[in-house]
Formats: sequence, structure tokens, C-alpha cells
Amino acid sequence: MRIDFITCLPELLYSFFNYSIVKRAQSKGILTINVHNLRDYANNKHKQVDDYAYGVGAGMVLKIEPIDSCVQNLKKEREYDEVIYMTPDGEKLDQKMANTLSLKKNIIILCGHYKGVDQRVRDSLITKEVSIGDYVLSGGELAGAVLVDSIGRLIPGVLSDETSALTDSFQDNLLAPPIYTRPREYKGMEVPEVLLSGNDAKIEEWRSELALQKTKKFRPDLLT
Ligand code: 6GU
Repeated sequence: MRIDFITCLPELLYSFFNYSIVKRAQSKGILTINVHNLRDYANNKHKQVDDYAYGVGAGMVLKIEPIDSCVQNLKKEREYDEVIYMTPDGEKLDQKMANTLSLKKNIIILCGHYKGVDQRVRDSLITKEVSIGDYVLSGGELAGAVLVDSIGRLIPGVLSDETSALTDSFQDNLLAPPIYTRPREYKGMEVPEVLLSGNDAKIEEWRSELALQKTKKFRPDLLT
């Protein structure tokens, strides 16, 4: 999979991509991430990529020319399955969306300022708008990093134990059951007996039951 990021703040993304699960995916050759600095596509001598909003004045808006020029450059090289714009008014990211996107070959992710981009970018270039939740961030970079982390770990071969992504919370609309490691007892708190029993069927039954209990308690909305 190949992901091309378009951003005014490339530094914000580099550190994340060099340390996370995404780093592992990249060194295994399963995922390639390229970060493009929007400023490199500005066609004016001040390298200006944003401007005042027509009519409302206050707040800077990303201009269409540098974005269009960057996107067209990329499209000359390959076809893209999606051109995603990170925005708080987009479709909310969930595990299902991450699953779907993890199967794509090439995607572009555009990160905006909080005041947004010229509407014509959204009308003519963007195929999908994604939000990571109902709150406002000052830019799309952190949201884009969240999106790529959620996708990256689902690409087959990225996690060493492939089944571990399949048993995550949300994968079957249930929260994950509790897990334990050594010691068996700590300050009077014991590991549930069944987990020490070696009886796989019993353990599976216990895990399903606790996943259901936990979901009922903390996220009943997932069960409806
Ligand atoms: Cl994708 N962008 C921004 N700026 N804020 C957000 C968001 C995205 N998702 C939630 N808040």
C-alpha cells in the first residue's frame, strides 16, 4: 500500500511515522508513506498556500492551486483509490472504515488548516472526507496520523501475529475482554482461575462472556 500525505506541516508527521507501527510496516516493505510539503507546490514567490476567506474575512483558507498541482503530479504517476480530506465535518472513522481502507492500493491524504480548504478542492479533488471524532483539532495532521495507524496495523503481514488485529476491540462490535500476565497474584489480586486451567474451550467461553459484559457496561450502543 502507498499513502501520499499532503500537508503544510510535514515535520509533525515525520516523527510519528518513524516510531510507530507504521515504521514497522514501512521497513517490511508493506507500506510506503510519502509526505509532500504543500509549500513546495506554491506558485508565488512568497510560497503562500493560504489566503483570506471571501465574504467572511477572518481565518485563513488553503488555496486550491498548490493542492491541485500536487494532486495532479501524483495522479500522473499512478491511479489513486481515494483522495481523502481530513476534516471535523467528515464521515466518522471507525473500525469498519479502517478495514475497508486497509485493502486499498494507493491513497492520498490531505491535511487542512482548521479553517479548512477552498470548497472547490472538496468538490473537484476529494473522494472521501474523514473525521476522527466530534471535537476540533487545529489541523488535520494528527487526525491523519491516527487514520494511518488504524489502517497500517490491519494490512496483512504488519503485525507479527496476524490474528491479534482480528481480536481487537471493535473488530466484532465488542470490546476486548480483560487480559492478564504474570504474576498470578499481586497484592491479593488474582488472575481468574479459568485462564490458568489450560482448557481452551472454557477460556474461549469466558472471554466471550466477559467481552459481552464489558460491552454492555461501557458501550451498550455497540450492541444495538
Ligand atoms: Cl480530521 N481534522 C480536524 N482539524 N479536526 C478534527 C478532525 C479532523 N477530526 C476530529 N477533529
